[in-house]
Amino acid sequence: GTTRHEEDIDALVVGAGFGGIYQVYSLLQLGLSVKAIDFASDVGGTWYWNRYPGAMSDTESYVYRFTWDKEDLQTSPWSHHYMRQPDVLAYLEHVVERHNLRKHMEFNTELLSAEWSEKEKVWNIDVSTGTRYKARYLVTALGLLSRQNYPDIPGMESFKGVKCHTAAWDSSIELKDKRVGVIGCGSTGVQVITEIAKTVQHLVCFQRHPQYSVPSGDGPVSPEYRRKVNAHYDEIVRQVKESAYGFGFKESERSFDSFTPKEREEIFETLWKQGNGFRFLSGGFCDVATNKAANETACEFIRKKIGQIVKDPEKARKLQPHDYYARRPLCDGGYYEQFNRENVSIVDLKETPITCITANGIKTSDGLEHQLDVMIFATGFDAIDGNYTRVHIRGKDGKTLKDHWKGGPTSFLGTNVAYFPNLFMITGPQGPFCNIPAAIEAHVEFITETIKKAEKLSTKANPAIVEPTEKAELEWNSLCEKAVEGSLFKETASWIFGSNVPGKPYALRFYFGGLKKFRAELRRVMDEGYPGYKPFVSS
Ligand code: NA7
Repeated sequence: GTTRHEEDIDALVVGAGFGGIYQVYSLLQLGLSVKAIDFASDVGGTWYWNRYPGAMSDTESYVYRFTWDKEDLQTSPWSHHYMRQPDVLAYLEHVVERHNLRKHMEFNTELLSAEWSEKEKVWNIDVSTGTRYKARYLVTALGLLSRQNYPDIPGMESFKGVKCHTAAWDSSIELKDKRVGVIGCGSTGVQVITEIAKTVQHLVCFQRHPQYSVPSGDGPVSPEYRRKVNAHYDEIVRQVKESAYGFGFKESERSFDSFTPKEREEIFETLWKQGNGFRFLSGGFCDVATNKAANETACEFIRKKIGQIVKDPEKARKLQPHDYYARRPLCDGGYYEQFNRENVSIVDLKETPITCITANGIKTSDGLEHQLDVMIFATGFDAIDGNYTRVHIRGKDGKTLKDHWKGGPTSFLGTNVAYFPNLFMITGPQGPFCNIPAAIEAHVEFITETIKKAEKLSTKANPAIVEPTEKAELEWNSLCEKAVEGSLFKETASWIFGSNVPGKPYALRFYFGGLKKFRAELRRVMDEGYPGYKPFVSS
């Protein structure tokens, strides 16, 4: 440090995706001096990095956007029920231009460390360009999924072909007529496989756990459809905020047991035809994620569909999952259909695990060497806290976030952390499990109102400090535990609980009480004068 150029600002926002963009906009409205930094060379966050073929949103377009700019909501174009990565990126760039936010953003700028100074009551934030920001408020908009997860397979470095993680996709990679291997079949793997199957010479899908996926129901949007959405946007936005998942459809309040077997079958069939993973999970019955019989019926239904779609019984068998339908629900634009192509094969890694990567491809335990030109890692992320613990963030008493989260990440309201004054996380650990832009809006609006209140109470000599109590953090953790009680999600290994990364503590990384209740909690805290926080100013 001593050579660093220092810059005083009110607030530093880390990240320029959905969260960072709205946060910069909102803090500027308060009249604060704000800067956002991003490691990427432009805006977009998740949508900047994930440029792999087939990358798209699986929330429907009309609710995969900001709702605070009403005019833009009416006029911003979307041509299909789901937006592809270039469309989402173009939308975010458009919002940044429209509101003149770019001049408050620094790209190619990595956060190196952030340390709270108890003496100065500021965050000292060092970034890769050599600047030290001194900011009273530090807002992290790091997203949920940014730190890539690579499997630890012997021989990784010996592969002579091209290898790439989907979240670091290099657009110059040629796939046409190539022999391609895809490792992983989560949301990402399913999208990549569906997209590239038709163009590659040969595609080998390396699958450890098959997943349940339903049709997305994608297709072009007619002008009438768009007009109807526009005419009802206020209601739509209200409904999203009052739903559990925020996906723009009404979740069922009826239990599985209240229907006859014939009715259940018809409901699943209707949901299958309508499309969307979250709708399939929650649009027909309120208890597919909690009632084992309901869950098994959903599983059986999807297995039957896979069996009907996939002609080769051996491939179908490998693609049919047998665990709970309780990971993040997936949907696709014809995933299972791709396995009817002769050039697409599937390797079940539970039957024949990967033994090593060689110069020419991937070797499995049956002695086969799968010859590949390109190896695609659709192996997911060190999700949520993984984005935070890779940087040095130090709060009070020398505590780092890494120390604080040793046993698993905790927070108050998914936003604040005890010992980390004036640190605000957008979609931090134990925030709501729902449509992400909707979760982001809830968080940003809470953070903005809280900072506004802190600003009112601040004087130069005695600046306001926003810090939750340890007790509040523990109570929020208990509330999160209560909200997930009885859920089969808890019993199913996935990134949602950290079980996808070896050595990562199994922990509750989401609030499963739904967006509506989450928003109500935030509202209550604001209305009741911030119970769970220390007084903003010391007397
Ligand atoms: P996911 O959902 O974490 O999926 C990662 C996939 O990679 C999954 O199929 C994993 O199998 C597989 N994987 C991970 N490590 C290995 C190793 N070592 N060997 C073989 N296979 C492996 O990540 P996505 O990027 O697809 O999706 C993340 C989120 O992005 C998604 O939920 C949406 O919210 C958007 P496993 O199931 O662990 O056996």
